[in-house]
Amino acid sequence: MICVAIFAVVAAVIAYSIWKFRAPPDDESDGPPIHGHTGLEITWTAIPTALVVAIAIVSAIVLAKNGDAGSNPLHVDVTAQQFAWSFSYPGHANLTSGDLRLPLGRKVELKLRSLDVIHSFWVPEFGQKQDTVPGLTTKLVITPDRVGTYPVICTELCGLGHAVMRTSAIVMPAAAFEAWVNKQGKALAGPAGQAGKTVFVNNGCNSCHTLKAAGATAKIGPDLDKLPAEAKGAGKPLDAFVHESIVNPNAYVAPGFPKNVMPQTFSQLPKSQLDALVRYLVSSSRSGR
Ligand code: HEC
Ligand SMILES: [Cu+2]
Repeated sequence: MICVAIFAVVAAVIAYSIWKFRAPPDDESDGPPIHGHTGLEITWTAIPTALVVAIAIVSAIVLAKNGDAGSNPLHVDVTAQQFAWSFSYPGHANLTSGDLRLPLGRKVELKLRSLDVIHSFWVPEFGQKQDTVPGLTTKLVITPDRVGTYPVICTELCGLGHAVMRTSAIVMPAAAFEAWVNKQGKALAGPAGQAGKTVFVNNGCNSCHTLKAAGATAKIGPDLDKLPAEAKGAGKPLDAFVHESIVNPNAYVAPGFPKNVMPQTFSQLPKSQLDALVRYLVSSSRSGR
C-alpha cells in the first residue's frame, strides 16, 4: 500500500512536469540553470528515512515474535541427508518418523540438522523456509492451524537426488496426534516384533521394500524376505549384514539395485529402535523363507 501510494505520487509529478514544462516545437534554447531547493531536499530525505526506520522497527518486532516458541512447544528434531528427511520426537521417547506429524494449534519448534551438505526445509503452506547446515543446528517455529497433508520439500540444490528429497507434513487434530504418539510409543515399548515393525513402517521402509511380515510390497529396493540369501552372497552373518545395510547402505549395494537411493539417515535412529528393527528383519526374513 505504502509503495503504491509513493509510486502514484512520483509518477503523477513526473507526468505533470513532462506535460507542463515541455519545450515548444520551435524552441532550440538551453533550459534555465537550476540551483536546487534545500527545503525540497530535506523533505525527500527525511520522509523516506522515517518510513524505512518505522518499517524496520515493525519488522524486527514481528520477526522476534515469529521466532518465539513460547514456554511449551512440541520439539521435533529434523535430520536432512542426501536425499531424505527424518523426524524424531525427543519429548515422546524419541519416536521416529519419515513423515512430519504435527498436532493442530500447538507451537512447534523444529531443530534442523544436516549430516552432509546444505539442504533447506520448506513446506510452502507454512510460509517459511529454513536451511539445514552441516555443523549447525538451525531452528524454525511454526504453529499449524489447518488440518491436512502438505509437501515437505528440499529447496536447496543438494545433489542428484535433490528433486526426490520430499516427504509429507501431516497436521492432525490434537487428539488424533496424541493417539498416534501413544500408539507408536506403546508399540515401540512392546514385544520386539511389534517394535521393529513400527520402526519399519514409520520410517517408510515399506515404501521401497517388500517384506511379507509387514505387508509391504514395494519394489524400489531388494525383497527383504530374501535377506538370508543376500547376506550369504555378501559373505556376512545375517544380523551384521542387516545392521550395516541400514546404517551404511552403500557399504554393500545389492546387485541390480542403484547406489544412493536408500536414504542414509537411518544411522540416526535411536539405538533401541535400530536394534529392534534389525532383530525384526532378521527374524521375519528367516521365518519368511
Ligand atoms: C527410497 C527407497 C528406500 C527406502 C525408503 C529404504 N530402502 Fe532399503 N534399500 C533401497 C535400495 C535401492 C537398496 C539396494 C541398494 C543398496 O544396497 O544400497 C536397499 C537396500 C537395503 C538392504 C540391503 C538388502 C540387500 O538385499 O542387500 C536392507 C537390509 C534395507 N535396504 C533395509 C531398509 C530399511 C530397514 C529401511 C527403513 C528404515 C529401508 N531399507 C528404507 C531402497 C530403500
Ligand atoms: Cu536436499
